[in-house]
Amino acid sequence: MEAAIQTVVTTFLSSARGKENLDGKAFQKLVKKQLSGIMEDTNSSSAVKEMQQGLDENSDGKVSFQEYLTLIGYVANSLSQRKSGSNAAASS
Ligand SMILES: [Ca+2]
Repeated sequence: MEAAIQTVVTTFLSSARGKENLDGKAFQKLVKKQLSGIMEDTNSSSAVKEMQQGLDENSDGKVSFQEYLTLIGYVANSLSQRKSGSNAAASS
């Protein structure tokens, strides 16, 4: 559990390369490299771009740590639904 949280944090920090946000390119790379086994459409640049726009709450074109956590939460949620075979929380 702690190792997983460490990974979530260090993955963001190393992808952001010292900046506070991930730009579009860094986000594409992160999703394609780190989430291709758990998410669909990670090889589609336009799908990843759409995902980024959906996460971008303050519409600055970049992904903040908080916005990145929204993605992690979303991925974790869909994984738990797949594992439990439940789709109760699928709609929103
Ligand atoms: Ca943003």
